[in-house]
Amino acid sequence: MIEKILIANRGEIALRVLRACKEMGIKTVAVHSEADADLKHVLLADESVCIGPAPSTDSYLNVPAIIAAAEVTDAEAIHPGYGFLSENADFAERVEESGFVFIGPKADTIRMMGDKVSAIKAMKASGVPTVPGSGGPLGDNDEENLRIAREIGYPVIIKASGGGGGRGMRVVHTESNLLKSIQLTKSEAGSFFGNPEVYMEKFLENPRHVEIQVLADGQGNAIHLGERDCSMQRRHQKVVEEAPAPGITEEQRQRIGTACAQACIEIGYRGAGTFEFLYENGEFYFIEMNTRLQVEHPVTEQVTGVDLVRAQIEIARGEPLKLKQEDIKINGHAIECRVNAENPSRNFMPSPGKIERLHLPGGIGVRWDSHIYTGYSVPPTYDSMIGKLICYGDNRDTAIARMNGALQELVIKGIDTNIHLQREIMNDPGFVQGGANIHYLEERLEHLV
Ligand code: MV4
Repeated sequence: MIEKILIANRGEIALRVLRACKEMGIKTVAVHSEADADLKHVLLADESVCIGPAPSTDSYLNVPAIIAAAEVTDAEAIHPGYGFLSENADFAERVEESGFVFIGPKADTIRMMGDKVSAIKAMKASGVPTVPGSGGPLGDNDEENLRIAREIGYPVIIKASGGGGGRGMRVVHTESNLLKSIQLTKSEAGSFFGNPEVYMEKFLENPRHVEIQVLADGQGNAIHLGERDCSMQRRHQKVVEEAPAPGITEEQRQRIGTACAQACIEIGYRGAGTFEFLYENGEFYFIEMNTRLQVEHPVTEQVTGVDLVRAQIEIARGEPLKLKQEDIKINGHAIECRVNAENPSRNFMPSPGKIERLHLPGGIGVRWDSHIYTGYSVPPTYDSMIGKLICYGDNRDTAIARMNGALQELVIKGIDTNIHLQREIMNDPGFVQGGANIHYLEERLEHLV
């Protein structure tokens, strides 16, 4: 049994986890930095512990302080949220060694997925389609590396095995640049990630980012909950996400989703997870797996009716999955707009400060996941995302129409936000049509702001 959960995170996701705990009758412990004593979830939690000064390295990444907080409050489990320690295998290991339940996969699974070469190898072996590539780390043999690239065909991309999320990559368009690009990426990878290993893939020029949500109980049961399209991004930061992905057929969904669920069973996956794919010309290509709950999980919740945080906690309690694949039906359409404290007209400069006035949207199909309130001061120390507006409808057009209305109702005064940009996106012909690729927003931004 789990009767008390420590929430090792902040902001909207800490509040999201707290809400699930309350609904399930589970007590909560909030841990927070000195800058975060007045976070909404801290005020609502049964207990709270200050774990250190504002900088994340001293607080939300401070493993001994978090474990000590779990010990003094007698929490039984730790929910890591996203970011911070959520995909840190050593943290998951320390949590379990200290006798607490880590709400997430086993440490070894996190470690395997953190190493992109081993993740791709495991997925390929389980029948998940991958990008044509080296299939393993590149060695020091120049002739061999030239041969691999020639076989794949240019352009190719060199990626750090310890990278991910857009860090440690280099595109190579011609053979004359290959060897020095490999050397450069290796040496950067060595200093950034402490692991010089790199691998090579075919560079897909105009893909979409489509990801599959899974749940697995680590007891031989796994299901998929369909896909999300996260192609609307700037500098590897997602801006708008939606479910389902425009144009994906039910047959495609079941085919790729079944492959992901099967892979979960084969590797003994436990918890919620996301398979990231590039999608181009009707084909899926696996690139990475995220072993955590994601920011954009609400769009999947809206179209499936499944509470993903509740499911994570049930799995952590050791319960077998109660949902079967045939229970999962994709109904309607959901869109999420990330609301950031930033100024899109000033190169997206962060805009911390006090929220002087707040009017929240409402009505049918409108969900607001956020910790902000009137009088709350957005600290300069952390990520600039201050809320997520999620709109649902029977179909995509209705979801967009509701998002448009909700964005017009949403008023946040005292700081700059990207609300106006989100309204422009909701009225952009390329977005409205659906199926834009990962470069679309950055290209449009050159004209929009
Ligand atoms: C790629 C790619 C094209 N071809 N791999 C960037 C983030 C990391 N998760 C993987 N990334 C990419 N890998 C191949 N073989 C293009 C990207 C990419 C990207 C991917 C998803 C979402 C946004 C992106 C923006 C730029 C590049």
